[in-house]
Amino acid sequence: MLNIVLFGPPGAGKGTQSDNLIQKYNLVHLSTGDILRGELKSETRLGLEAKNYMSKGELVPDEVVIGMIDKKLDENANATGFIFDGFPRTTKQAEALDELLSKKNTSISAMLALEVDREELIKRLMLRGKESGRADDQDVSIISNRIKVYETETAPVIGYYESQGKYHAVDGLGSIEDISNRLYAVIDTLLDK
Ligand code: B4P
Repeated sequence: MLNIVLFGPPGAGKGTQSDNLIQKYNLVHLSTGDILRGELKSETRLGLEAKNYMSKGELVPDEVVIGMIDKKLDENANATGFIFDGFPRTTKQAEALDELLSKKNTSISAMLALEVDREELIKRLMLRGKESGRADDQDVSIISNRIKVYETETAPVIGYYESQGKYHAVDGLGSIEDISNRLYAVIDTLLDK
């Protein structure tokens, strides 16, 4: 199985690049952000709970997102691989993901981390806020908090995968196509091994 963690700060292009990767490698896309927004739209209990965190740019509690991923893995038992987009976002989530996958006799193949500077992140997110109406993309102070939360709570996840020899940094600046090609190059090298 090919199981990729697509990593990066908010606005790095995780969702955008996932769309290309799932097609090229026939993978199932699991985006915790998309799942949470779906719950919010349907006004489920989980969605209403998550709203309190997402609207401030804070992380939703680990137990909630780990449970969501557990359920999605079960629902996709025949998948040939997964892209984990926006998950794990804490070391606790990374440990939980390893446990869930090992129960299914599989593991993470690689973490691909998109690197984009802060100025570009804010520019991209504000633009998306205008175009999509997404509430957490419309306010600079919420965006800044998401970047701060990324730096303090999420960036340490890099060390978790680095110690397993699975971390690959990828330049996230440039055209969407160029960035996809950089990601394909890393994955194809892994597949050739
Ligand atoms: P996410 O949905 O994961 O949101 P995100 O970090 O903003 O990334 P996204 O994938 O949507 O954006 P992308 O970089 O593709 O999370 C939202 C919230 O949900 C979090 O703040 C948190 O509250 C909660 N949450 C989610 N997962 C969680 C977890 N595991 N634990 C706890 N809480 C969790 O793209 C951004 C924009 O850039 C797009 O408009 C795109 O068109 C543009 N773009 C992409 N590539 C570009 C390029 N090369 N050039 C120019 N623009 C580009």
